[in-house]
Amino acid sequence: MKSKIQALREDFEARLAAVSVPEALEEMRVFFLGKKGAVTDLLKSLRDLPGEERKEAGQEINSFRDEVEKRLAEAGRRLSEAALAAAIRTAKHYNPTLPRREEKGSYHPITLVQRELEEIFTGMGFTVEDYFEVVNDYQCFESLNIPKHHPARDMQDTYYLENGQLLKTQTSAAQNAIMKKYGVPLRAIFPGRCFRNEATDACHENTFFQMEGMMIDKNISISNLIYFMKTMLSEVFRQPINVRLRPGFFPFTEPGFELDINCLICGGKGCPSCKNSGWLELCPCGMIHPNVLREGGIDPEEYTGFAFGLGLTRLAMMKYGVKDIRDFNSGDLAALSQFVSE
Ligand code: FA5
Repeated sequence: MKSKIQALREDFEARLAAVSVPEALEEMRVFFLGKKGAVTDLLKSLRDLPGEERKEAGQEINSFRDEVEKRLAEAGRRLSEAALAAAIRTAKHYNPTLPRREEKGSYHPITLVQRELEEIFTGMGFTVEDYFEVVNDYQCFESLNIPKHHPARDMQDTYYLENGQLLKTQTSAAQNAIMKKYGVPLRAIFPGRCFRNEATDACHENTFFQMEGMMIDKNISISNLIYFMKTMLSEVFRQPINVRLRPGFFPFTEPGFELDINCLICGGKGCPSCKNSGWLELCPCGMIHPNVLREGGIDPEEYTGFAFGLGLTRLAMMKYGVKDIRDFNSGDLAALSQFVSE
């Protein structure tokens, strides 16, 4: 019996040394430990041995079986580690031996257009402000003359958090805080990311950027508003743009306007990017409602002001000829890295 066990040990060592794939290990397991395997055969033949010899041989076979199990498990681990290392070495996108690529990253087109606008507005005496993305009901609605249950809330399908806060639906949410922080006279822009539970299409996203602007001083009128809007558009597009100003309703303006531009994707003929109307809603605006000024600590008898809420993502669409707004959040580097700062 001893010589049989020894022969099996030697066979095991020879086979194990030759194994290079996990399938061969499984074959070995069946050969040695399977129901009809070599170790099982040895155990069965114990019954032919006399008492004392049977006990000793039994112990030796059991310890050989334990060793086979342990060694096969170890070899399995080694093989899968080697397979992983080989996969990493040969992976298409990962080769640590390649020289460093000289390719540089690029700014997202929305960042580019935002920076351009910041430059235009700071050149006209505006400061650039930052504000939270998670805000509360007062900031986003109540301070803007939109009390609870006001139907204007329906226009902005809002993501509420469990703690009662919400994801900013409009950059106007910062108006009140900025009025309180700086007082008058005031010229500020505040770009930011907005969130609405929208059914997305070529010109609607659930996550998009706006850039709010406010100017408050004595004797500010609609003429000032129109002047700043025109200056901004001519600087951004550097080409003649057809603009349309029509009445718009926002509880925080009086009067309020919708400023649309002729769609630059189709030249005004109508396409999916402009919902086939030839016009794109770009920059609603208006004179700040007296209630909003008062809520911000500013006397509406003495001061007036305008505000606008530019659709920054839509502006980037028009500026760069991007037909579908969803491309901006696609993460497609080939598409996004083609934009360069002028
Ligand atoms: C507002 O959000 C107002 N706060 C704007 C405002 C500010 C008016 C100050 C008056 C004074 P509106 O919901 O229309 O308004 O959005 C403003 C702009 O954001 C739109 O014209 C559009 O360009 C852009 N916008 C709105 N919803 C989306 C969306 N789902 N995807 C992409 N852009 C959007």
